[in-house]
Amino acid sequence: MMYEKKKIIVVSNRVPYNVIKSNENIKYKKSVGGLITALDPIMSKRGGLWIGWGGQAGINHSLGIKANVWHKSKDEGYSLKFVNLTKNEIRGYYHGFSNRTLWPLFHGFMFQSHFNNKYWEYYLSVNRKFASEVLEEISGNELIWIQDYHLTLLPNLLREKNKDLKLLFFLHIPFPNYEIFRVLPRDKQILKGMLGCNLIGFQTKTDACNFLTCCKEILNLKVNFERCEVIVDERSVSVKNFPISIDFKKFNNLSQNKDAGKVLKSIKKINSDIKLIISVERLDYTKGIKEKLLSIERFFEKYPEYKRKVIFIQICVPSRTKIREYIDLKKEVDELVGRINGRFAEETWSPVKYIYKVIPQIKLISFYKASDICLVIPLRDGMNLVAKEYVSCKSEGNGALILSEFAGAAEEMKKDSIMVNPYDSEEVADSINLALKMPVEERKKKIFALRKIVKDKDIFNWAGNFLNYFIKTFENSGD
Ligand code: GDG
Repeated sequence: MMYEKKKIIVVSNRVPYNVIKSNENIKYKKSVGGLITALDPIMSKRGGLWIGWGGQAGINHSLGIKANVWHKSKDEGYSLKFVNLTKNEIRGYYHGFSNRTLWPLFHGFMFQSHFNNKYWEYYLSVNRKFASEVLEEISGNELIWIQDYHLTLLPNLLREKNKDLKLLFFLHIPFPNYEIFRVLPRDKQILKGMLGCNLIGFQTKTDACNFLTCCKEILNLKVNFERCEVIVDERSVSVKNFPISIDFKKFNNLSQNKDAGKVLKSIKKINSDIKLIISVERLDYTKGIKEKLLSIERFFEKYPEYKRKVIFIQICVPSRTKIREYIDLKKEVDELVGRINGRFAEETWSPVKYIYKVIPQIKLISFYKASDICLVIPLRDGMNLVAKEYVSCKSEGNGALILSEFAGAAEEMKKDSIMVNPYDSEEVADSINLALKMPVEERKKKIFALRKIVKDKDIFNWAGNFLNYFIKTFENSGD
């Protein structure tokens, strides 16, 4: 493939490793999240440089990483460059504008979006800081692939310095419609920032279309919806959906490893007929964890015959734990789990098993493999990779996916999933009952169809499509 030849520089808020200092030693610990699950296999395979923050304030000073560029071992394919952020920058740019302004607004939680000019100033200055870190690494022929909502200003900041750069952007979260987006003070700056790119990728057609509409209505730019392009300063910017995916083969293979059977064996020891429902996500209000617990409560209320026969397992990864909304959510989820277990539990059975920590990937796969149903019902989600991981771990076809109509994944996976509105606890409770009663042959047919979608459109296919589309449009534009 053509893209194989180009050097890639990925730029994202965080590099995929947390840097931890213990007893003067520096340790690198892989972090968890959708962006990393998707991009790490690509970068590991084809090499390049990944630039981002290391997850702690003052990293290159306090941890003594002077060179700033750390090369991983030879068999792992890419290098990391750390961007140093101060505590105030983290507060304003990361906790503030990125996660208290843009994150809620882009997910449609308009009234939860806090605009504060101090947040904006930090967001701008940190995007400038990233720009100078990137410019130091450029020799001329690289593809610079910027990721996500933390860095929307970066493309244009780079373009202003060098008009010949090849800049790509991918937004991992939804892009809101015009009526929601225009509520944001600095909406114009965000659009202009992103338009510094040659190609902007979104998860779904709707996201791409929302962006094009905003360019037309807010910036008054010439937009061609059919050709998926915007004209800015006589430059053409391509805008297209590229639904992100996972390394299907890796999940499929790991699920056949003997360690992946352990969860099932230990649970079946206690009760051989037990049915398991699994949910996995960062503890985030967009994931609809509270609403889901209410649906689980409704399920046991409406279908008491499943008491002692079904366990709901909720795995939550701690996320953004310093932000008020996330601290409050944690408390509410803890209380709800307590209430439901208190209400329905019996001596040898509790309806909800709640795990609030990062578990090793092989254990996660073991949970996927053991579960009869995967409940992926966010209130809003860019894509949702858990849905794709679950079906990839189901080589025997013994599972069912209940999916929210508001997850980006619905665009590709709705036909063979059980689709629900996550706000409707009655519908979710009935869908669980339906999935549990579904005849084996029908379950298999659906899971195999879903596996085919993820297998045919895996993460390598995604990267190839994205980069080749860029090269094609770039060459056609005569630049
Ligand atoms: C953003 C967008 C979009 C979770 N718990 C554990 C664990 N995980 C892994 C899962 C999965 C990833 O975290 C979560 O990915 P999602 O896609 O579900 O969600 P976000 O983190 O919100 O990602 C999202 C994504 O970017 C990619 O574009 O799909 O819409 O919000 O890979 O497996 N991994 C391990 N232990 C855990 O306990 N090892």
